[in-house]
Amino acid sequence: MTETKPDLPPVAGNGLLDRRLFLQGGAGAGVVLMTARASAQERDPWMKMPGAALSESGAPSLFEEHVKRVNVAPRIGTTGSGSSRTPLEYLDGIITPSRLHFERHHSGIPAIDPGKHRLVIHGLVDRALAFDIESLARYPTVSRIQFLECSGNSGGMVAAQPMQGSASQIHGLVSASEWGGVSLRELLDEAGVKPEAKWLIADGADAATMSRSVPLDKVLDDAIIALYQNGERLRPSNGYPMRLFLPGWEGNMSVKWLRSIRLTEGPSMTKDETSKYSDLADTGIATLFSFPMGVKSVITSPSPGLALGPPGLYQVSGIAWSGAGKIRRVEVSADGGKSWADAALDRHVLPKCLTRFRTAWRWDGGPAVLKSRATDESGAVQPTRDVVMAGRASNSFYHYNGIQAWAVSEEGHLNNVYA
Ligand SMILES: Nc1nc2c(c(=O)[nH]1)N[C@H]1C(S)=C(S)[C@@H](COP(=O)(O)O)O[C@H]1N2
Ligand SMILES: [Mo]
Repeated sequence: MTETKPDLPPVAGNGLLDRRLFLQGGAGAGVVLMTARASAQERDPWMKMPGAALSESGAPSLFEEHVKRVNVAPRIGTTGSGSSRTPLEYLDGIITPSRLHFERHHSGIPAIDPGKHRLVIHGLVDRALAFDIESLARYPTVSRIQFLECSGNSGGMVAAQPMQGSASQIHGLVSASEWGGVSLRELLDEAGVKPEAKWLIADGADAATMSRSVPLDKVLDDAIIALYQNGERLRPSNGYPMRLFLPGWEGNMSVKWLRSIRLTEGPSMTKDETSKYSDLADTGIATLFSFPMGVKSVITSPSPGLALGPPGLYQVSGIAWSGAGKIRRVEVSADGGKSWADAALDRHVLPKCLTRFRTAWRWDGGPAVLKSRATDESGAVQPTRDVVMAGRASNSFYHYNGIQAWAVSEEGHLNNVYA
């Protein structure tokens, strides 16, 4: 990278520069033209004949084929069970393209014919109701631009030795979309919720019959039955034709292929909320129901697999999010956390959504440890790994939100380290 702003003073150790470099725009990385005029540029082959034909559906450039979900190889059990991850390190901005949204299925993707699918609302209601996709589509669509994160995301970070892999392999069970759908509150009003109903249980139409209990307060606050993802109907992998979407809460509760909502007095203690998604302490006692996802961030560029070039000026960029609301602040360190500097937050800081941060770093070619630390609007600060691990059982891996450290070697390679 070229060095055009040598007068910008470092604001923290090991070369972190003022974030205003990016607020004002321009990193000065353009190649200085040797020829006097740009018009002297030669015409490339693709300018000498007409390009490709129109098509009914777009696809990424052939030169972007490496940008794909990772970990798609089937695990033990049925081929559709497991998870694939969003390639975080190749994306920018805050929206995950639908084709790259992470997937987590407990028994594969059901092939649902929307004409035959019904959502039933029953239990402690005045009148049970059934909805098909047509009847739901008649309600006004509400939009939620929000993240979805599996509570097993980053679970590899509890291992005694740091696992080596890309940002997506370690943290790629998080994505963000514009989810469009119907306010569940509105449907419940129609059904008439009985006063003794305080929870509901949501069931999916997959072979695993994913079932989760949800407190009614959350549902009345901001739950939707999502029909749309980034403007188009949901992808089959993300719940087609309809899913529950619970902003900011652990992904498991956003039941896909939703077929039943039953109002209940209390939680139903299903297999999916007792055998899994609970946090085991080293006392042997498990905490059930850790619903909102904690404040978290990760630097996606540079990160393992995206090596640095020669020493010089770099953009450090990543994502931050919190189930409690908006991200208020992200700090970045290049010296392993000895000193920190504020990163710039991109314009779109939305509640319970990914927030993009970036800052400028002048790498001197020596070893460095990059870290990011997010703070949300509730004042919660992303904890260190030590704090997250304190009191955990050794096999307890859900809800990990510790600060990620990437070590930079003198060759410009990055590695996951506990530092
Ligand atoms: N019916 C059903 N709903 C489900 C699941 C499932 O296997 N079946 N997986 C859950 C889990 S663990 C997560 S993290 C999210 C993942 O949503 P996504 O595949 O759209 O990313 O869906 C949840 N909803
Ligand atoms: Mo999950």
